[in-house]
Amino acid sequence: MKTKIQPNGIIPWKSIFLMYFILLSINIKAGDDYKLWLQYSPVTSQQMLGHYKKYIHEMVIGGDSETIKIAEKELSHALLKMLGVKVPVSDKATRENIVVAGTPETSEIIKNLNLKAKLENIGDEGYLITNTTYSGKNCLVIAAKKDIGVLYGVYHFLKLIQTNQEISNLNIESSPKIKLRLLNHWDNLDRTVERGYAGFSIWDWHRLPGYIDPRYTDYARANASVGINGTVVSNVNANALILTDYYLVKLKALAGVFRPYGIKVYLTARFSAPIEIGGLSTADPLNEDVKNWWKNKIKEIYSYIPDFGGFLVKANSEGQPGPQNYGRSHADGANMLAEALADYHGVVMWRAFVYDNNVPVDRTKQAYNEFKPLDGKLLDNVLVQVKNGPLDFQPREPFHPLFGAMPKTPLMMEFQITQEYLGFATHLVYLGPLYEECLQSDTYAKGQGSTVSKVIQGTPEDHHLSGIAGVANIGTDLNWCGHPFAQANWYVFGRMAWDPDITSETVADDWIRMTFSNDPSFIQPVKEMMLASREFTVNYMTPLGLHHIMDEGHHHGPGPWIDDAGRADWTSVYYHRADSIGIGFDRSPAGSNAVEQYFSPVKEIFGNPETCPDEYLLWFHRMKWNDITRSGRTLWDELCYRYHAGVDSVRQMKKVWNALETKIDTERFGKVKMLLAIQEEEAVMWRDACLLYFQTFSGLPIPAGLEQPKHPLGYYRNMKKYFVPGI
Ligand code: BDP
Repeated sequence: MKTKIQPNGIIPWKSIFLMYFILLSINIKAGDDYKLWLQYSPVTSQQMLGHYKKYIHEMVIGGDSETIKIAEKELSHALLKMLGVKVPVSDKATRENIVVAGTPETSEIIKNLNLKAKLENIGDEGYLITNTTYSGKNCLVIAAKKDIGVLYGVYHFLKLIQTNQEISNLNIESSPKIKLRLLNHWDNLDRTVERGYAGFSIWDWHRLPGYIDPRYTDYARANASVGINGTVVSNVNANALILTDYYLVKLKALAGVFRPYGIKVYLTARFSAPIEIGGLSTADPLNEDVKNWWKNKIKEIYSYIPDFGGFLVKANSEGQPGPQNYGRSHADGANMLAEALADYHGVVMWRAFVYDNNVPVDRTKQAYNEFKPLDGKLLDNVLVQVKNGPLDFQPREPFHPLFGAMPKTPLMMEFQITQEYLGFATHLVYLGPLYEECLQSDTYAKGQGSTVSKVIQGTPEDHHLSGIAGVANIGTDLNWCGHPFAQANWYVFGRMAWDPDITSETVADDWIRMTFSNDPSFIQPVKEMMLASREFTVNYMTPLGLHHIMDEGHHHGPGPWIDDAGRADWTSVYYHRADSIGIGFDRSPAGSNAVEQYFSPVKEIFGNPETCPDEYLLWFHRMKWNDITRSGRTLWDELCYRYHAGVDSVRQMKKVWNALETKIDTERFGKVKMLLAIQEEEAVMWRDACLLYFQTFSGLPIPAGLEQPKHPLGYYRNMKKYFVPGI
């Protein structure tokens, strides 16, 4: 926009005002990245600004609970920032166009508006946003049954303004489709974060409970804005000390900060805690002393935190103790804890990510084999928490066959938000498409349309519990998540936890607008880049269904050559099985027959290389180097082509991003630019290391016309990496 001085010499103040607004929104100050998607940037479209000002003259907010006070503060603060005016708050409607928020109990207006029937349809956390009239005045109503619904409704309403939508004809009804929407923090008590790439743990245990870091409030606020209602604050590789009174007083302080935001706290329970902190000689779940110890411990926890959510348990997996140490089953262990928690309405989230002490024929079959027989044997307040895929958060996995296979048990989804296997906090990878791909997969458990999303909602069986967890990517970094775009992964997890059927595209659109800009010339290219970014990463890391070929331990970079890692199923060679004939893990009926764990027709589709989607080809099949793939290329050429396409796409992302320099603030622009340069280097490293290594088996050349590796294989194999974060 040009600001012309008019011929009569008068400065066009309107334009100057507009320029000021645009500059305000573009020149985000250092540290504003901290505000995540709650930037509340000034509305730059004059038309929309006029529209909002027309409909928002006054706010009438019912109630005085902590939650309602937060809602009111959020509205006042956000509207001032976005509209540039202080909207008065009053007890009664005194002006023409009012925003009313509350419940029928707290708001006279809402009570009189007769929304009862409509409110009946929404759950305790849901809300309505609708335009109506009251005593001849235009009213924009945000109504809910409970205060927390009002707060969620307020965030939704503000999102409408943040994303520049009209607010004059609203008829929104929203309630979460999943009950427990949790972050799982893999945070240790010494503040290191397992698989954390954004600094240290935000829980300052040492200075709690006396010092309440303002970050706790900001964390709760960000979570509430997307509807996350619980947090497991401790690592699944648990330390029993978190269960001692030394830590419980600290946890109580955190719970106090989170409560008004609708967030409950949960803990991980180390199965051997009765021995480690209880002085018992056993942790056998059928032993009376052990049972009593947990009963008393749980009573103690509730004396500190009356609305404590419950326990998340990793047992008999990767060295963690569990009921199997005593010859008992996972059900024995889970039920023992569940019984003690039931009196307080607490839940047990028992993880299905299990490892046998003996290396199985096919590790991906193990969770199903161990848990399916337990269906129907678990108490009412037990959920089984299942990772999205049967192995371990790889860039691409088919959906976990347990989804749909345990109809009598509420199955909880576990996604990873932190990018352990997808480039840490260095690579720009939007995880929305990964989550969506899994949630929309059809299990066929009850015929066509039995999507994973439906299974975890518990709809087919009408389970009273349902849940979804995301392994957090949050740390002490100024911008919380390390990469500016990693914030989108926290955001999309929350949005999909609320509505697992929302598309990753809708969420990306909202996120870009709320975080960066409403300028279509910025939104379009950035959205395209985000939506494709996960596929780019699959291509340069693990194309065609390859999996678990990362470097050992820290998991940074490629390591397809890893053949000695303590146990066979921690190596790469166990998974890719490359030799002079071909590559891939045969999970068809002729191989490990892992496909049998899926329902028909999925098992047949996956089980036959002719019908198996390319995405899962080498996951389910062993192919010969010269086999012809769907593209018409040989398998070897296709592998080369995909690895190269992955790198080329990152180069393309760099170009797209560089062209957007003038559209956003210099700080975030510069940060993403530098990170994309590292991503390119690491993508090249993945491509060349993997192709050179696999070439030692195929003996075939990288097709002419494709960029040839600059270094020999030894260069990659001998690369030194010190102090990689996250371990
Ligand atoms: C693996 C991580 C490991 C976790 C484990 C789990 O590498 O750090 O402890 O998952 O989910 O992916 O328990």
